[in-house]
Amino acid sequence: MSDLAALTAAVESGDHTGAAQATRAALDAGVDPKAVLDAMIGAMDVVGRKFQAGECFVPEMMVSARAMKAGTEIIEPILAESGVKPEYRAIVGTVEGDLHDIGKNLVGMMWKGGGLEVIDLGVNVPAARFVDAAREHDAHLVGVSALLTTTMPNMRAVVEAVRAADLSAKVAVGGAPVTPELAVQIDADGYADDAGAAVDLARDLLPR
Ligand code: B1M
Repeated sequence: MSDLAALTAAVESGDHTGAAQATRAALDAGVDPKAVLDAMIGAMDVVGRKFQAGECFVPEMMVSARAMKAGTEIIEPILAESGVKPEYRAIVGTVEGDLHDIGKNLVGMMWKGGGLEVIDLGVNVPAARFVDAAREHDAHLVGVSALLTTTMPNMRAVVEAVRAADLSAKVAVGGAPVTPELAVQIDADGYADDAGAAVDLARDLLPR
C-alpha cells in the first residue's frame, strides 16, 4: 500500500497513530504536502458520505477528525514556512452554533503559509467576538467558516457586526454548504471553495 493510501485508510478508520505515521512516511518519501492534505480531505469526504448513508455515526466522525488532525499537525509547520514577516493579519473562526473546525483550521494553516498572521478564535464564535478580535488585532481580514445549513445564516450576523463596527477588515466566508450566491446575499467580501482558493481570495481582497 502506498503512503497516501495508508493515510487515507487511517483517516477513514480513525487511526490517529497510523495517520501520523503515514503522513511522516509520505513527506519523507518526498510527496508534496498539498497532496498529503488532499488525501486526508478525500478521506473525510468518504466519512461524510458514509454518515449521510447511515453507515457510520458521530463517534466514527470524531475519531476520523482526530486522525486527520494528527496528520495536519505534522504538515502545518511545513506549509507555514514562508520566512517572511506577515504584513497582514487575519482572524478566523467557525460561526456560532457550529463545532466543526477542520476546514477552518486548514484555511488558517493555508493563510499562514500564504504569509498572513492568523489569529484563530476556534469554534462556536459569536459575531461580537469576531468584531472584538478584529478590532483588538487591527485585522485586515475576517474569515468565517460554517459547516451546517443551520449555522450558515449566522455568518450574516458576522458581516453585519463588522460593518456596524465600521471596521475596514474584509470578510471572507466558506464551508461545505456555503455558496458564492450566499456570500453575495449576506454582503460578504468574498467566498472561497477550499483552503487553497482561500489563499487566492485573501490575495485578491488585500491590497498589494
Ligand atoms: Co458533522 N456534519 N455534525 N461532525 N460532519 C457534516 C458537516 C455533515 C455534512 C455530515 C453529513 O450529513 N453528510 C452534516 C451537516 C448536514 C447539513 O447541515 N446539511 C453534519 C452534521 C449533521 C453534524 C451534527 C448535527 C451531527 C449530530 O450531532 N447529529 C453535529 C453538529 C455539531 C455542531 O457543530 N453543533 C456534527 C458533529 C460532527 C463532529 C463533532 C462529530 C465532527 C467534527 C469534528 C471537528 O471538526 N473537529 C463532524 C465531522 C467530522 C463531519 C464531516 C464528516 C467532515 C467535516 C470535515 O471536517 N470535512 C462532515 C461531512 C463532510 O463535510 N463531508 C459533517 C473536511 C474539511 C477539510 O472540509 O470543513 O468542508 P470542510 O472545509 C473545506 C471547505 O468547506 C473550505 O475549505 C476546506 C477544504 O480545503 N472551507 C472554507 C471551510 N471553511 C472555510 C472558510 C473559508 C473558505 C473556505 O473562508 C473563511
